[in-house]
Amino acid sequence: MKVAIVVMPFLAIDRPSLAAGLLKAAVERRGITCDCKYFNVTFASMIGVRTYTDIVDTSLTVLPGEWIFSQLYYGQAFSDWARYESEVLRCPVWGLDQEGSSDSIREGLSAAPSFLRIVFESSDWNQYDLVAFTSTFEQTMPSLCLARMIREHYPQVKIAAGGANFESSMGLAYMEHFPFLDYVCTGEGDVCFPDLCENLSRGLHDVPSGILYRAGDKVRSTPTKARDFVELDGLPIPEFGDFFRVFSNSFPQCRDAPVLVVETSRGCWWGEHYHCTFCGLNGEGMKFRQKHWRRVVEEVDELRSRHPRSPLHFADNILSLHYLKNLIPYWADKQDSTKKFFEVKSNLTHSQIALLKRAGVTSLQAGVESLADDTLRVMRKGVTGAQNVALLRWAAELGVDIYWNVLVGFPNEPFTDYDVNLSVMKLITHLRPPEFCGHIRLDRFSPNYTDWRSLGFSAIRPLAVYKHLFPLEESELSRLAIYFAYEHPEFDKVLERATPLADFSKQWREKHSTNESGTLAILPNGPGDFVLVDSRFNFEKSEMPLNPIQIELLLQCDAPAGSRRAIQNAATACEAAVEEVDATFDTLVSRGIIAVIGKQAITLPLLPEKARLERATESNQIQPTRSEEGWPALNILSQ
Ligand code: B12
Ligand code: SF4
Repeated sequence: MKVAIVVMPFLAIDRPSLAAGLLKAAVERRGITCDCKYFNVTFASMIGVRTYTDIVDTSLTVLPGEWIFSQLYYGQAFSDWARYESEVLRCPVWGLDQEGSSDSIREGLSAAPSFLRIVFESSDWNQYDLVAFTSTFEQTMPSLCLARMIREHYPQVKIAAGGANFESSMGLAYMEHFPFLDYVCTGEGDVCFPDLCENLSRGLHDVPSGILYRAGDKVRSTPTKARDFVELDGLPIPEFGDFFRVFSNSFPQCRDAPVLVVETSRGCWWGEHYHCTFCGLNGEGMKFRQKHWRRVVEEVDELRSRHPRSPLHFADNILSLHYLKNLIPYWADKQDSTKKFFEVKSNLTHSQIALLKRAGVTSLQAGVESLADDTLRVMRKGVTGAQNVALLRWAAELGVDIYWNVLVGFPNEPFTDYDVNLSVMKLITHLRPPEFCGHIRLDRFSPNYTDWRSLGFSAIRPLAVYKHLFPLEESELSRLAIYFAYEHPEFDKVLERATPLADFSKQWREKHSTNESGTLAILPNGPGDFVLVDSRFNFEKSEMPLNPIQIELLLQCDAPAGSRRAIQNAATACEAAVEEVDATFDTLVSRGIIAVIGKQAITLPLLPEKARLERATESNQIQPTRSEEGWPALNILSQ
């Protein structure tokens, strides 16, 4: 028995596929030989990394990678460049906002036929009993093209597919429309896939539950009692050797080592209780499960011994809070310097970010999504705008890169929040800008998709691009699609009001990319003395020595605080009249040094640790502002 797992374009080439690595290791545990074929790397080396990455980075609302290979699969009967360009790429709502990627898409299109021929001819497919395709993002049409070729030439080779693009009911639709697919896995493949391989190797016809198969012209599945989630500590350590080999052969001159993908958990502990309305990240697997932290340590050590130069990218949707008590302190104590990336909920505290930094975490993707409280409530994010600003500033102070987005377009979001977002964004241009700022996509599995009517959408339909991928009716496209267009009563207004936000964040990104966005920081200026330096690109440059009341107020609002309490505390600490502190507070707000968002005030300049330390030693009789103002740190589940 010999198995091939195929990774087609357009998976990014800076990292191996976690799915392929896990499934290969699981199959090999059963004594079955398994090769992983990273044809995404082959295509990138054919068309050049820049062109390839351009296509990968193009918005998924136009699915250029799928379209290129759909052109090869179906020909130009129902779509061609002119129609795709005018109906999809130039669509004012879901199309491209920059011209650049069009050229790359056309280059990809012209190279795709020879690519397919090369990858088909480069392997002896006859040696495999089963060829399995994994598909996330835009790998489905490329996979279907190659799978069809293999079936035509080697009809005895079984073909399987799985991955996020086949999850749940989508898998059944693909089985029905693509008859050469013998098996489709509609969820986690960690157990059912090696079981299937083992059964095939023994000549057994049983197909484990979780995998669709054919019986005559019917698609069948083996019934299961309830959905079983795999035990994560029982998973093998993923096998990435095939990827690292092909990567170094294809790009010997590349100085940066590829990223190692590590999974410590699945599901989301927040979403189990308050599913953020736009989020389809977890598919049908919201239940939060995590590996024991010692298992994570062992896995990381083993992977690092195999691939020593690689930074670590954790694939989790959300960092487990338990790891802040065991795994992260363990790495921090060891001063583990391998660069690490995590996705986090945005209500981390300053000390938690400092701990992450000491543990080698150099970048975070945070679930910020908005800087305005009411919209955050509509999304069920469980954080406030001020908390989000605090997180962005603390990350900047500690030198942690933080990636975040601003999303708008939720029915029932107050339009005044567009002004709140814009005004706060204009105050924090010394921080990292959002990667994306615009209207939401509507993704399968999100509450916006499953509960679209009750959440205020008046219609949803598959994005227009799907009509350019498959010659099918809309009802069938709805079964295959992941991304949907939507209507709601005020969508026109959304598009109009979102434009200034998108324009400003673009300007901010441009300034940031050329290091011209400026700073807003408090710098020590002798013992007990501090000066405020403001060079934000959209403010007049200034330097201002700070008096003790100003410093105290900035420290009081280091974490989100109620304005009243902060003023009261600062007056007590400085033995000053409340009226005087009140006036100082107003001046700091009017100069864009403290922001008041909803009911919370938050300091904006980067604070030196020295200021916090000096204050900590000076005063311990001040009321803490955080807990009393409902600052949810680790207790968010109780909200
Ligand atoms: C890590 C991650 C990222 C990383 C790395 C992505 C990468 N290049 O690898 C970053 C942060 C860069 C990222 C970015 C984005 N991501 Co992302 N991301 C993930 C995440 C959280 C984990 C992926 C992962 O490694 N999972 C673990 C592996 C083991 O799971 P798996 O691939 O599903 O494989 C299992 C099964 O599917 C099955 N299986 C898989 N293949 C096969 C094959 C066979 C034959 C069989 C039998 C079984 C099988 O078995 C595997 C083991 O159980 C997923 C969500 C999720 N929880 O999976 C989203 C997800 C992949 N991302 C998604 C999206 C949309 C994005 C973004 C557009 C941002 C966004 N959220 O809008 C960008 C686009 C990036 C791009 N174009 O490259 C979507 C993709 C949807 C889709 N169907 O393709 C996902 C699925 C989330 C979702 N449901 O919306 N992402
Ligand atoms: S957006 Fe993040 S926190 Fe919200 S449900 Fe999804 S994974 Fe969980």
